[in-house]
Amino acid sequence: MFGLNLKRLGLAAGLSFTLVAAGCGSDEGSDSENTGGDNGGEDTEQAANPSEELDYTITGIEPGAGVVKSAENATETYDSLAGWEVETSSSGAMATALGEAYDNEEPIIVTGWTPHWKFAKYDLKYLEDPEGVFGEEEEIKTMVRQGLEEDMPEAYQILDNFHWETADMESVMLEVSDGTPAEEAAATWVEENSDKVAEWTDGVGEVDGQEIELVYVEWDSEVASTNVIAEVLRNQGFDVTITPIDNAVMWQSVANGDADGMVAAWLPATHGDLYEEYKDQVVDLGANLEGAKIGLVVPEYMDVDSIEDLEPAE
Ligand code: PBE
Repeated sequence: MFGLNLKRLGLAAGLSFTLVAAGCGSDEGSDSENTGGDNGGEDTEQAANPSEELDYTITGIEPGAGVVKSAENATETYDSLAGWEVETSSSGAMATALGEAYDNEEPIIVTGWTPHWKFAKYDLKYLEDPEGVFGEEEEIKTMVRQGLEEDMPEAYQILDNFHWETADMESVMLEVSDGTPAEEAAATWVEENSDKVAEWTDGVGEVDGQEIELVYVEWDSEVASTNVIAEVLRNQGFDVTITPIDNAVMWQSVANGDADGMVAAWLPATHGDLYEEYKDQVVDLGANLEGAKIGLVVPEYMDVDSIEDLEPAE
């Protein structure tokens, strides 16, 4: 039923783009000349290139995120993105903007990533990135502080064993996006996946209230993974604190030992600069998830497939 409605909306939206391109856009007036010439006013079949309607703006997330830095690099690499801005805010604000645009079938370009619940809720696509600015397939890795293995062998072992699949992470993310508190969604997943969790805790002894602090950034994917591993550690007897912070601070605090660890290192590309900076001061416990990806994401109904299909601001 949803799909049918969208198709109908699609026709209406296509029409309204055309009207805007034909001169109804009253916003400031100044750039309405730029796209009128050769791409669209009189073309009734195709929506106008959405770049102008987007005000040459990519909807970003937290300023410290790797995908935001990559998007900024893209605006310098691609002629088609010359003069574009990456607007930063938060992952939550991005998701709200995406949901609102989607419901109104309006154009939007977000800094996106997989795993993410947005692909389950909406029909979306990654824009092709022929220059490879956003990298290829990524892993999410676990990094802990030096000395953790000696100080807390049980926690070290569990963090080292932690490994799950995209579908696992997405199921927790979906629950949270539907309004379940993250801690509760994580506890449910842990309960329902005792076989997987048993592999992470296999042969590991219980502890009695030992304190451990994990750091993370409030990206939906990391909210899911950090809450799940926190629940597993709690069940093992740990007194777990999880602290949301900025990306660079997350890396720094594991490197200087202020935090015990994190499960949120996106490599090789997304956090490549931070890894280079801190790799000698952190202990790399390897991937906890494979097949991750970042890029520019748009709704399927948008008539662009590649970053090169966009239009420079001037
Ligand atoms: N993300 C989610 C992060 C890593 C995890 C893709 C938003 C980033 O861009 O740094």
